[in-house]
Amino acid sequence: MSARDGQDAYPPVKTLGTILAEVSNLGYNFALMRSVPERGRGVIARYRDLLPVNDKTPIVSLGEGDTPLIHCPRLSERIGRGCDVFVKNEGVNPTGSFKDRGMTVAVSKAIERGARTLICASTGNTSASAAAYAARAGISCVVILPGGKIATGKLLQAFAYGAKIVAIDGNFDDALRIVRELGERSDFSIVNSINPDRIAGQKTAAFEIVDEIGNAPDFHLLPVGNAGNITAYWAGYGEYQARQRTFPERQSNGSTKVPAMIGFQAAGAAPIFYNQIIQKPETIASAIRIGNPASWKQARAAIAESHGAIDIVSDEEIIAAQTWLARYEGIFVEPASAAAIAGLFKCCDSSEAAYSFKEIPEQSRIVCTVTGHGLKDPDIIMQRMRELKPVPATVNDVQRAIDL
Ligand code: AN7
Repeated sequence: MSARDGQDAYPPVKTLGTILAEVSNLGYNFALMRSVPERGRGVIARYRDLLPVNDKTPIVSLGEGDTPLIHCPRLSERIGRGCDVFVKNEGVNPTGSFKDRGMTVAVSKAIERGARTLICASTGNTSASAAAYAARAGISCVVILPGGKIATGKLLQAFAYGAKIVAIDGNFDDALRIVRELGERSDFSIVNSINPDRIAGQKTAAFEIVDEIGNAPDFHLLPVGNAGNITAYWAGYGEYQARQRTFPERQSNGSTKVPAMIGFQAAGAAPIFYNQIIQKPETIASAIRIGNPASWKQARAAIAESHGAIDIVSDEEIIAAQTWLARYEGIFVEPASAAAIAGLFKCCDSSEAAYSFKEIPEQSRIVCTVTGHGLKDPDIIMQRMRELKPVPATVNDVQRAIDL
């Protein structure tokens, strides 16, 4: 049998033209897009039974979730006591942030209800995610953004995915207020985390962590902005506890295990920490520049029920942690995400920490969620790149420049 005969055993390869023709004949055939129920194919495929979807829900997915839970030896060393620190790297989701987990569920449900236009307010990542999933579903997307305060990469994404972009003279809280009102219009479907389908999808990050370590961690650290994510993680851990997928370890009262939730806000945008609305929130971590979080009460409940804490980190600490994580663990995250790492350092080192790690049980397991990719917000690092000047193209000059 010749090689050619062997090739003939496979079905003919479809050209892009044939595929497009088929799709346009069918309209959007979501059955074609449905993923098989296994890892790496999207959070609905993997956790269908735990999500608010049914056989009639058209699944809009870009293969989100199943993100790496990275063991970090140098971060673990900072804590000592035989503790293990893991970083859940949500920056490797399809649009580079954790928002994709909730968006696949929110957009799938919106399509099921017949939505034609998505709308959201955003500090950047929600808009990038909403725009991508709207494009995938073949519907339109309107994003309302605080003018001049969106990280370059995120704004670029919204343009690339073809969203209708409106920048306002105001902050995220103003944008969300406007979106809540516009959401009353029957043709708009809100995909901010005030939409419960978003929270449902985001819970899958907690499921993945438990499925991977075989139990809930002892501590979970994450940045807090609009407080949807801390709400979702806590709901996810609670759900796994109720289903007895987490187990008692040290807790002597026989209850199954959930982690202490420790949230970090930027010092200039810390309404939950200060227990008051911040009219003019300011931080270099533009993703969490939020003064009146929508899920404030739920975040408070998560912190209280889990015996966790809410704390603040300064912009300097955020930038230092971003640099440290890239240089010493090889994980490049955006500033808002680095708040979780700055927070971990504060728990280790500072006498002012809301939660001190100095006395935590030996061999504790700590998970830090880093929420968005470093490439989304290149502006700060770009300044450092100005130092780079070309040298003559000779081995000697290059060797001198390497200076090692
Ligand atoms: C990288 O995109 O609110 O506490 O509009 O992009 O669930 O709000 C983004 C928030 C943390 C905070 N890290 O999460 C938006 C938006 C990153 C973020 C948060 C955001 P929440």
